[in-house]
Amino acid sequence: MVGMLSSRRQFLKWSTFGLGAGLCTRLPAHDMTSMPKMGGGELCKHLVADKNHVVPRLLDPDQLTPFVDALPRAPVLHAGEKTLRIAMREAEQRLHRDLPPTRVWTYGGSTPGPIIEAKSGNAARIAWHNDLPSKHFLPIDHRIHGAEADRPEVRAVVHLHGASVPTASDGYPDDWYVPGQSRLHTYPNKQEAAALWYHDHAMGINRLNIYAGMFGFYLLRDEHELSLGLPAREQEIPLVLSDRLLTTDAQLYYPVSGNSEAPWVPEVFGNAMLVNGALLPYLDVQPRRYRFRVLNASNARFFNLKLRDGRPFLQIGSDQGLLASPVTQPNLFIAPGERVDVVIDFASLAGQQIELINDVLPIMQFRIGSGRVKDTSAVPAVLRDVPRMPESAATKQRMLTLDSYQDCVAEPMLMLLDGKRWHEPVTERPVLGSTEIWSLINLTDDSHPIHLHMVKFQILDRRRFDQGAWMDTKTVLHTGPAQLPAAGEAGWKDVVQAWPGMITRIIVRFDGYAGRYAWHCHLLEHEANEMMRPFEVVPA
Ligand SMILES: [Cu+2]
Repeated sequence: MVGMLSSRRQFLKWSTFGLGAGLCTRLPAHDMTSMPKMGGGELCKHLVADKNHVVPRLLDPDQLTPFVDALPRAPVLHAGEKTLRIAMREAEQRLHRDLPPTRVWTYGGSTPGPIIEAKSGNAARIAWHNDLPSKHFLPIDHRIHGAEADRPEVRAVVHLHGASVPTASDGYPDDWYVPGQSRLHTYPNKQEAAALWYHDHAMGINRLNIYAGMFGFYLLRDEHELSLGLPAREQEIPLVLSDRLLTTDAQLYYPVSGNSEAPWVPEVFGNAMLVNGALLPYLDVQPRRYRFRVLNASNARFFNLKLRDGRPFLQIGSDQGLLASPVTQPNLFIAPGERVDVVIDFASLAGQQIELINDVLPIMQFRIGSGRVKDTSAVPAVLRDVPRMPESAATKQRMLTLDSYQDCVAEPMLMLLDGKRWHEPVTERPVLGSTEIWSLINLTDDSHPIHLHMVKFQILDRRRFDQGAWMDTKTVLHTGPAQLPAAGEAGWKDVVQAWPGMITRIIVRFDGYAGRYAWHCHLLEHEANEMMRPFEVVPA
């Protein structure tokens, strides 16, 4: 059962991409005149599969017995006075009882990597050591910027997503290093409690490194959050979601175009949904409240989580920490890169089992113990103060397009932010401490989760607009009312879902540090080719 889980695209592009098409004439994606020049070739060059290209036999997870493995919990490392040393290395990990071990790339020997616990106000130092093999085991596309054939095959750099950090520790995509080398990153942690996460960000190949397993949680705590009495310790469970394609012998398959010279594909969807690196695990819980820290670490899949019996979640937080107050949510629609913090109360379900599902398919099972348990946890009606940022605070507005360029059979082949590639001069130069409104003008058919490094922001609104009017005269003609963010995304964010056909506006205060950072689509195949741009915070 594959391909029905994304509400963005209802089919798997990878299965047919590039097969059987020949050379043909150009067709516009959305705006021929604004198409960028391709280095040394014309834009429309549809990929044709190599004659001997073979897709390996893939595992059907439906054939596996579900809920036979306990949900894994990554080891916890406390960041504090001592420098943590974490090695990136290859490992083997069993994803399901009845499967052989899978080759993965990890931080510290497991995927997800260790949960790093840090405290607001206490700086953390982590030495990230690249101990990976010298050859990559997933298909590098040497036509992708930054992954040219003269670059080392295996490169890595760690980005701490959602962290306010000086640029030297941010994990800028060009700051990669090779096996045998280390980097010491300092994380000031001068920000409120939030579920941050770390992952690879090496230019041109991070979609492969992350697919191989290189990601993990970084839970930042603060006194205020600890004072609320939310479910904690054994009742606080990280759930890291990622989808993968597995071969029949349980090895990772990263889909390719079929053309070995240009294997990039526009998106990747797996049919094996992993939770904390396990396929269809179960979790024994007591009949009481639990707090789940959910992260979508997939390359491209949006998750639409529900409980099988229709019972709602109580959402208490999003990317950058707690909401103002809890929100009852029948489902959780989570883009790659986003985090959702929820409480489920199992008190009335003693002795029962309940599945967590994605649309209709199972992800994992909760097994609720029988008997009664005293639950002293609480979910206060007021979680924290989240003052809305007034538009009047902004001193600059930027209109930034999200662009997709298609080849002659309407397959995406290039995505850009504001029509520009990564290496072009920096055009977004906000002043440190200033507030700006960024209007993300989505000219594509996709929803793009847009992430800004180093800062947090609020979503102002989303609004339909006339794409033709924009393309003709660069004027905004609204064709619908402004839609305010839903309650679950009205807190502090660092990823925003920019929906197709709409202008999505965010308001950002560029607090933190001067220096160069990245903003990009968190669909990792888009980011690689080349939906990522630098921005530079300049001193006031
Ligand atoms: Cu995108």
